[in-house]
Amino acid sequence: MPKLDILDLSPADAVHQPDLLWQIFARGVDGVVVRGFLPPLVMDGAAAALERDVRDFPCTGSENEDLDVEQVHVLGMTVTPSRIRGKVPYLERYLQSVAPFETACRRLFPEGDGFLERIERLLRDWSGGRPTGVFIDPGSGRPYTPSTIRVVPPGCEMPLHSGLDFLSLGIYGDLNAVLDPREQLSFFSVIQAPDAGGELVVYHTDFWDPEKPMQDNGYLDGDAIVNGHTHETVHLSAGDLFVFAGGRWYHRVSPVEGTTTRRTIGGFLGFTKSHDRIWYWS
Ligand SMILES: O=C(O)CCC(=O)C(=O)O
Repeated sequence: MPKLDILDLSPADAVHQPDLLWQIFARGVDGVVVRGFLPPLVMDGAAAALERDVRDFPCTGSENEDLDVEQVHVLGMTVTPSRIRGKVPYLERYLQSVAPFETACRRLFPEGDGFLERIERLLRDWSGGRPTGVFIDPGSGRPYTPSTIRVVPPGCEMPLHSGLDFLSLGIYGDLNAVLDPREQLSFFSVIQAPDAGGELVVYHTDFWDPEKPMQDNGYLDGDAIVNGHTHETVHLSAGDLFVFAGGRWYHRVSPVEGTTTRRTIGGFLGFTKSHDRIWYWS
């Protein structure tokens, strides 16, 4: 039985939700799917361009520096941890990757507005009039990356996590200084859906639940959640956008089946401590 309250909107209806980000933040709803946020044909073009031009992107492997080894990887540099890069990416390298990522990303959408322009507009439409933009590094005045592209090849999966798990990482220091730590939203669009599997599975288990299963070493018992807790699957096709309370709801991407790689593009979003401004990053 679904337990999460997830709106399902057309792009035409989506623009009539002036304070939707706050509604998700404040637990009025858990998330929203916008069906056909970008036309599937536009995403097909982006997927083909990605196959061809993947070397144009700064890239973070998750397991191995050699991207010819099949593994989950991220195009663009992300603030989230990676097994090979360790827990804390170098901020300077991260900031330097932003402009090359944006240039390569805009090339995926050669006609009209692509994902970066559209998501910026939609987040502003949903901001309740709050200033909304990409987080700026307070030390240098340079922007964080507005999004990254997540690539999950056949046979691979994204393990269980929640966005708030990452707040303890060193690179989150500047974000933590300004953001309300109680919630963080996740947003992403599907560029290429897999043949089967590769679904976003959201567990009915909250980061803030004092009863969530823990191991003796003090870390979360993710296996206990995956094997024992109720969950629901969010079905998404190429072009759909999903925005949800991914800061607190534990979620994962199930193993990709078949021969088609799963590709998504997105990031994270938070409200300042006084809730008067919205920042996003990836
Ligand atoms: O891009 C995706 O498909 C996964 C997104 C995700 O796991 C997250 O935003 O935390």
